[in-house]
Amino acid sequence: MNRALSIVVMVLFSGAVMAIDYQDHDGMLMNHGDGHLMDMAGGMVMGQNAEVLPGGCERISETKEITVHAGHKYAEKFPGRMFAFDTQEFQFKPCTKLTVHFVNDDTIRHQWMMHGLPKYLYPKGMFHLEISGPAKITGTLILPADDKTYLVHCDIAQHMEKGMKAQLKVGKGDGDLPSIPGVTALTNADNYTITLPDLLKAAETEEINLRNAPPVVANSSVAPVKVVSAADSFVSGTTVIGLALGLILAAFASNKFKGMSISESIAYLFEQLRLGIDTLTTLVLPFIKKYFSSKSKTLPGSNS
Ligand SMILES: [Cu+2]
Repeated sequence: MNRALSIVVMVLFSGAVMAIDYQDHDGMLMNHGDGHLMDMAGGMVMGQNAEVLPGGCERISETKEITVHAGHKYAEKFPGRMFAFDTQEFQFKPCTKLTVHFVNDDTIRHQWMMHGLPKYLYPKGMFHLEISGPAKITGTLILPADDKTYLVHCDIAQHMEKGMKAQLKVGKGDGDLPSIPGVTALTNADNYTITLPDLLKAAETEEINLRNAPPVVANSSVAPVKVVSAADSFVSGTTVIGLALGLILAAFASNKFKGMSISESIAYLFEQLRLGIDTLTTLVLPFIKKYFSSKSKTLPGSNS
């Protein structure tokens, strides 16, 4: 009798040990405003938006709910990967109100982070769920009106590179992203066709070639470095004005302001203008850096 009782107790006990206890964050979140919700246990939702329609949406087209799991075990079917979501590709109609239940099956931290959303509506253009697992968290957003492919990933260091990457297509999307496990090819695929002896031989040949190469002599026949003056700089006042006018016309032409208030339209225009200037700045920044890098810098707080 005692023996039977102890068996029952052991079965119940091991059952409790086996069952993973998922912490449910949905009732614990505090609203910090601007779609940012957080709790004391490390759960976080950013870019929550269940009410405001993105520009170009006249109404919510569909209301959808999905559950996405994240964890090491979902990467097992993808050779060389360590982490993955249980789904690599999502597709929704434009203007869908989407609720994502994110379940982290691992005992570490994971995110379901979506990029490239309009910044007038989503801070930093992101919708983002994050929890230390095992746990669950839920967030809602309204997808924009245009056909576009959005990157969804976990931004914890190396988790995306190790496989936690997916794509979310709104409408037809606008192409496929690289290195999505099971969907698209790796950008930097490992090459296993070369054998070790071949590799050693190749390394040896390269070393001999380097040893036998003629010494590099500085000579004066090198073409002088072209100096970029302010006059041929990519960003001039005229460029910026032209860019602004072009963006306004393009936005009107594609009906971008439908459903937007005046302040939203202005915010949208500035957003587009900033993106344009950012792109141009990236082109000239290397030149600017080159000229200013020799100047000494004063650290904040030191007045010497
Ligand atoms: Cu992760």
